[in-house]
This record gives sequence, structure tokens and C-alpha cells, in this order.
Amino acid sequence: MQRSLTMLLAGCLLATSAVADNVRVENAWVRATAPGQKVAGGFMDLTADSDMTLVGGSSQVSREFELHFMRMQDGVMEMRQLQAIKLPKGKTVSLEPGDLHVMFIGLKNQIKPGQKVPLTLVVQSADGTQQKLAVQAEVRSSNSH
Ligand SMILES: [Cu+2]
Repeated sequence: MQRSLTMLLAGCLLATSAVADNVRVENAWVRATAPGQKVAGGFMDLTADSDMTLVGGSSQVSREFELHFMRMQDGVMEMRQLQAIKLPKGKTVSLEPGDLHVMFIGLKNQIKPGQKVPLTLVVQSADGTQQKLAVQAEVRSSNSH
């Protein structure tokens, strides 16, 4: 409770008076890559304080940044690009392995444990207003995919 209040206050300070909607980003992480690997998945928990939509983003570590969805379809893992991810008011939407995630495509360098990956998310309010969220994702090594 104490923590969410602090987050809320921080959000208010960062936002200009014209922007009332906020998205809390927690547990952001990026999977460490093997040498030569050109893509990496990113994961995080997003909680919006009003109905909003994640519409895209970017990162300096890769040429492209996409929103993806993964699921088992007839025994085959299927990955699809999404144009947007809905962030319903007050509901935490988890981007996690094997489900929704962001994807860094065309990595410029290997992503190693201990590094931080800066990324920018673009979120849209119900009235169409867009804002950018700066996120620092920690790098974790994980063998499970
Ligand atoms: Cu993907």
C-alpha cells in the first residue's frame, strides 16, 4: 500500500497537468541472449489507472520493437505480432514468457545478465492521447522458454 502510494505520487510529479492517466510498470526484465542472437523477449507487469492501451515502443538496443503474443495452437507454439495490448483500469496485465511479451528485433549487441535495457513504451488513453513511459529493464538469464 505504501509502495503504490509512492508510485502514484511519482507518477503525478512526472506527468504534466494535461495528463491524468498513468500506467505503473513493475518487474520489467529482458531475457539475456546468446552471442549472435538477434532477438530478445521483454516482460513486465503493467497496471493502468484508467482504461488505456499499450500501442508500441522502442529501444536503443534493437532496430525494431514489437508487441507479441504467444500461445500453444494444436501442439505448436505460435507467435504473433499485436498492434496493441489493452490495459483495463486497475487490472495488472502481465507480459510473461509463453504469453504476451515485447520483442526486441535486430539486436545491436549481446544482452548480458547484470545489464539494464532502456526502453520506451507508448501508451494511449481512451481519448487518444499518447504518452511515453521510460522503463529500465533488468537482464535475467533463464533457460526456460
Ligand atoms: Cu515474440
